[in-house]
Amino acid sequence: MNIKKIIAPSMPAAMKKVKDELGDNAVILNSKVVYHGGFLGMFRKKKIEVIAALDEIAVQPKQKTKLKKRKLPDNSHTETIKKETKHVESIARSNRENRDIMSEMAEIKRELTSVRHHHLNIQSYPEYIQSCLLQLHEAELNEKYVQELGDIMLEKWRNASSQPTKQDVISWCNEIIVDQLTTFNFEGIDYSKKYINLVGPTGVGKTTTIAKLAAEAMLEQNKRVAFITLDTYRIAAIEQLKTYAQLLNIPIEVVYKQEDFSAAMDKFADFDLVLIDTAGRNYRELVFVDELKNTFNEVNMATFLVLSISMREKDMGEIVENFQQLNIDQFIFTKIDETQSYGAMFNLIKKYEKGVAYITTGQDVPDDILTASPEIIANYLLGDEKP
Ligand SMILES: Nc1nc2c(ncn2[C@@H]2O[C@H](COP(=O)(O)OP(=O)(O)O)[C@@H](O)[C@H]2O)c(=O)[nH]1
Ligand SMILES: [Mg+2]
Repeated sequence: MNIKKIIAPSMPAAMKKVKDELGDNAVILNSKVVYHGGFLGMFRKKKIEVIAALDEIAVQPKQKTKLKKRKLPDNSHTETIKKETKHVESIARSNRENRDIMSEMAEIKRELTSVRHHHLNIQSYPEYIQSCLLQLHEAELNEKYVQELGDIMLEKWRNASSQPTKQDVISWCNEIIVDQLTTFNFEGIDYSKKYINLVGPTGVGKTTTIAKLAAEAMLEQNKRVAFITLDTYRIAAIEQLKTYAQLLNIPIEVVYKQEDFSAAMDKFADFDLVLIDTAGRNYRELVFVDELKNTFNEVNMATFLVLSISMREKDMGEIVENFQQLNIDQFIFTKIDETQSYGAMFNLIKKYEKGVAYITTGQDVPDDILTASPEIIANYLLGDEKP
């Protein structure tokens, strides 16, 4: 730091001197009035003493600051542009990443679809046939059947007199499915058999379905209907059927042993329809039911195996195997409202060569039930139009 003491006769003169000696950037550190000269305290002259300094180091930063200041607008503009650019770049990058993720997801989806359908040998089929077959496969129709339907459709395609439309292909598919199912029994209760026995695992909807069937027979067909329950395992199960019996004003007999059954038969001698509810939880009960079937005029009893379509097909298959010994006449498929895997119905019908009596579509008694038909199953399989 360059410090100078300047003595001048007046303040303006002192300032001028400071400026001359130290330049424009000098700073005044101190100023005071001093007296110079004279003799024995007399004749002294009043002067101004100024301590001024020039801090070169300080000047440098000052200049720098100035420079900086001058540059600041440019700089901040640049900074802003840089920031904006970074922001835009990051948006672009995240957009790009999003696009990349989206296209990766699409790719994964394609791969999953092709993995899911990889067993299907349908790549050479016309597109409309392929999309119809993929839909059936999505509904979990067995690959063997998908392929079979595809081959029949291809044959039709080749023999078509004009270019088939997508709708043509869907109609063919519908017809072929119906055609393949009509060989099985899709009759519901026709009153040729008085005793209708519902079997199946707990919770599939046997009791609820019995209530629906009873309401239909009574209210729509004016039949005399009675209930027998063999589901004596839980009080609640008996109560459940008793509640429906009360609601519909239907008599009910609880059967614990074969004699009880004979008694119930006598009691319901004049009735048109006797619906039998079972627990289906133990083998002995099933054997008992089977014995009943043999003992009491087989022609007069039909046994329906109730299966919830919301179950895994493998599990349904095991249940069918377990109940096979009962001479199942037909299936009842329940809880179709809880699944999209309609293909299981077709698979089970074909595999076990049994038709379907009813399909239930919800918990509401008596409304949520349909008499099954090949057309209804084909409609479920082919999507859009649910019966
Ligand atoms: N979503 C749906 N639920 C059903 C259907 N049928 C029965 N359920 C329900 O399944 C449960 C078990 O029914 P239940 O008749 O007691 O079965 P069970 O043990 O075989 O006699 C009940 O909550 C019913 O309301 C159906 O078609 N769809
Ligand atoms: Mg029950």
